[in-house]
Amino acid sequence: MKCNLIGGEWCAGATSRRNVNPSDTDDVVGEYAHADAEQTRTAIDAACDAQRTWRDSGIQARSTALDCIGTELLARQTELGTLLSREEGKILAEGVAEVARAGQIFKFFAAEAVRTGGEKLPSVRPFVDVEVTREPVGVVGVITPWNFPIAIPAWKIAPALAYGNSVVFKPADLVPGSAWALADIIHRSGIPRGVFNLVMGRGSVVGETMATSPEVNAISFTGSVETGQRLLLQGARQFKRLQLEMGGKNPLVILDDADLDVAVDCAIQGAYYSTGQRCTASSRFIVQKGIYVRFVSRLADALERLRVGHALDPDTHIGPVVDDAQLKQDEAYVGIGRNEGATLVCGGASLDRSTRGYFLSPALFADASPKMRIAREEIFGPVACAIPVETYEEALAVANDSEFGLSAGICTTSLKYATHFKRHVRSGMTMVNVPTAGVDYHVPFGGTKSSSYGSREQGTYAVEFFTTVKTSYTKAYYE
Ligand code: UN1
Repeated sequence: MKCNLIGGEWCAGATSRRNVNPSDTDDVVGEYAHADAEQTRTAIDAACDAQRTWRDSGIQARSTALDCIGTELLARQTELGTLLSREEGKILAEGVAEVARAGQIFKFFAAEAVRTGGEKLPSVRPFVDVEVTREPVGVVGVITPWNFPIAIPAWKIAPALAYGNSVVFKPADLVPGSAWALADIIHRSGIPRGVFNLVMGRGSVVGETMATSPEVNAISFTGSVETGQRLLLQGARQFKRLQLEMGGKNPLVILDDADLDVAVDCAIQGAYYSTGQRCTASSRFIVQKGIYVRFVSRLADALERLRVGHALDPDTHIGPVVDDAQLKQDEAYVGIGRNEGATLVCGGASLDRSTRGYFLSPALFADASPKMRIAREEIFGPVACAIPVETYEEALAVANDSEFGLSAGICTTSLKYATHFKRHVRSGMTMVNVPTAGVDYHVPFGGTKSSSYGSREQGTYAVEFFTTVKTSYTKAYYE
């Protein structure tokens, strides 16, 4: 059994959980520890004790440890990418690329650790100097989803450690394998005991204990809106710092003047790759009338050609859905779309393959209206809908008519519309002729409205969440 890492020791859980391959449910990836509340508290205490040592260890030690973690991730990208695809179901190329991305993120923050600056300013009072410096927040809880089993943990843990915080990490229950591998690498990187703790287990036990513990100063979370709201309410009692990345219902606008090949490529990559299981996935194609019929038929043709199958088969384009519950949810939305009167152009059927897995053919609805549930609610699967519109102005209004605002794309060859869209679409990230999903690791990530709460993740902007600002006044001499 793979154990939790608490205070530098590998500890068996109170119980354990089996990790199953969604491409082949007969393939058991392993047995992983499940912590109870008491073990979670022990991990929080260990993180608290270790925090001072880590913050005083100096930026070189922190940078060296992060660099070493990044190097190992990059060196083992094929092996760990295979593990990732086996437990999550994204195809091997995506699994390997995700591990490489995690490695790059650690390298990026290894450099950021030695770059953290401050400010020195004159005071409005004579003989006084003012300094503005950054300090670690303290103990940071990291709670991550199943859809990016190593990249999302990396982009929360790397800045947390770089800026001198200690970490209690709770990965998603469905994908403990990548989390355990990352924990093992971090453990061997030379960081002091207790600075990084892995606590696998249920959200209702481990997450809840972290959310209600006054010793956890901050939580960085990616997951559902419902859980995000719960963490926010619980955290409010202790004025906990929170960074929440939640849902999306990302629009991809396609104007009459778009390059059709580019539009179809953006639609496929953005909506269906990674089985559509990304909070940045395009799920609403908002298409101008003049290109609508051509777009829908070209996209449907391309979708029919995509091969759905075992994630580790090199011929597969789309792997399985992550588990039975998610498959049922996707299928339910296909039914909802039909009942609402949208036209199912292709896909939406569960598929039999030589192994037992959760395979679903990529689904495209046409003639959807902005008020339909399939156009408003996050499905989190390979299901998207096309909404016809008359004008650019209508397209923008439909794009903005959502409770979410994470990523928004437009395919156009018009500088005027591209520029207007970038300025007026209400989202944290906007894409012109590139897919809504699949972002760079060195620039800020996050959204508006119900998609995100708190300061941005990633890039140099991560410093805002993982540090607290101190203003010091010094009167060194008096004349
Ligand atoms: C990406 O699109 O490259 O949970 C990243 C998610 C996002 C990450 C998306 N937080 O899907």
